[in-house]
Amino acid sequence: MAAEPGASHIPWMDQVSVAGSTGNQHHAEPSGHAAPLRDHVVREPPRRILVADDHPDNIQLLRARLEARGYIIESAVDGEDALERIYESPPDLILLDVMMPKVDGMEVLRRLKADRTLPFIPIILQTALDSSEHMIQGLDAGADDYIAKPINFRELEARVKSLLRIKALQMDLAARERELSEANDRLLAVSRIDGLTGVDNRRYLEERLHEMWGHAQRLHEPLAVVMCDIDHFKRVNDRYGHQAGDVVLKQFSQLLQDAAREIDRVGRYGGEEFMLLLPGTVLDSAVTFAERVRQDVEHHTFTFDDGELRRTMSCGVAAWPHPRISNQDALIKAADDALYVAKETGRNRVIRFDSTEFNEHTASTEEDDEVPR
Ligand code: GH3
Ligand code: MG
Ligand code: MG
Repeated sequence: MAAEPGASHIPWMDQVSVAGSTGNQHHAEPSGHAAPLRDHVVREPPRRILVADDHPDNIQLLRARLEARGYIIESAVDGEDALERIYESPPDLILLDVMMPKVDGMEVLRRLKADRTLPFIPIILQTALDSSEHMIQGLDAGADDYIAKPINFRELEARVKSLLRIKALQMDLAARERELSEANDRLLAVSRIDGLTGVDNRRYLEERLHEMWGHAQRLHEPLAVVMCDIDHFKRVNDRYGHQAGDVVLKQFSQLLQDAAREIDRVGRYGGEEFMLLLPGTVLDSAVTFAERVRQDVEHHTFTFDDGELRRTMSCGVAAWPHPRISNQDALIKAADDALYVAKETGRNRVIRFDSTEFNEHTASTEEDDEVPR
């Protein structure tokens, strides 16, 4: 392996620099550990423990012992006081006395463990030595551990340490879960978007159509599809280059998005072909809409690095309900057929599925197809 610039020739120096701030991670893991060495050097902030006990002497004693071990001790003299403090600033662990005035320890325990808005706070119940009933009830109510009074401090210390370790693991796990779920969300968004234009990709568009189709059927609401295709787009690439073509595609999809309503979906169906889904829209309105967008495109000047150009588009429009459209594939095909007719009959046009022109043109091409060769 080639030495990195500035790397030391003294073997242990590499590790020292890793543990410091140079971030040279390639030499960092001596035995395949995932975490860089410097993680071990970072000091944890002192842990905050809330001691809830109605006997000031008990608090005093616990404070002295635990502070000597580096913990920060906060105290509450009854259950109500404890709850207030916990909600103000959740501690890392709670040492909870069962017998307290106002709200007793058992009730505090129940409320805290039932509250899902709180982070995980380990709770150690302090019970009287002769009260195994309290201990059982406490564990049932969700206490993480218990300690009998009079307290054996070495035992308490061991239990505190172990629960804080569990809490740290738990927090770590929760953070990883959050990261994973955020990464998942990002991945999901990327999987739905067309990389070049930022509109829906074909797969997602078809999923949306599936959903809209079902909705339209259930509520008997109309649903329109507009298929748009840039006219002679290949010439843009041929004359100005592929990058200029990309810029035109981006600006074109922006024009479509600007024209669409919030509830509509705009997506790239393929190359320079885009599809719009217009829920709650009848055929007439969809044609009017498509005609407006056609004009927007016709009057738009596409600009790119080395110049500017004008382009037109052709559209095919179809909508449900219609006797010839019985499923979502038929709806797409109807819009696609209409787009084909728009191309065939001169481009820069909007053709409505099932219009006289559409039917005549379709019939004449069908006749052509039937001519024996
Ligand atoms: P028509 O009016 O019949 O639609 O003609 P056209 O030239 O627009 O259609 P044709 O299907 O012949 O050509 C489409 C072109 O679109 C060819 C293809 O290279 C180009 N294209 C497809 N995807 C992209 C893309 O992502 N970027 C660029 N720059 N060009 C693309
Ligand atoms: Mg085209
Ligand atoms: Mg095309």
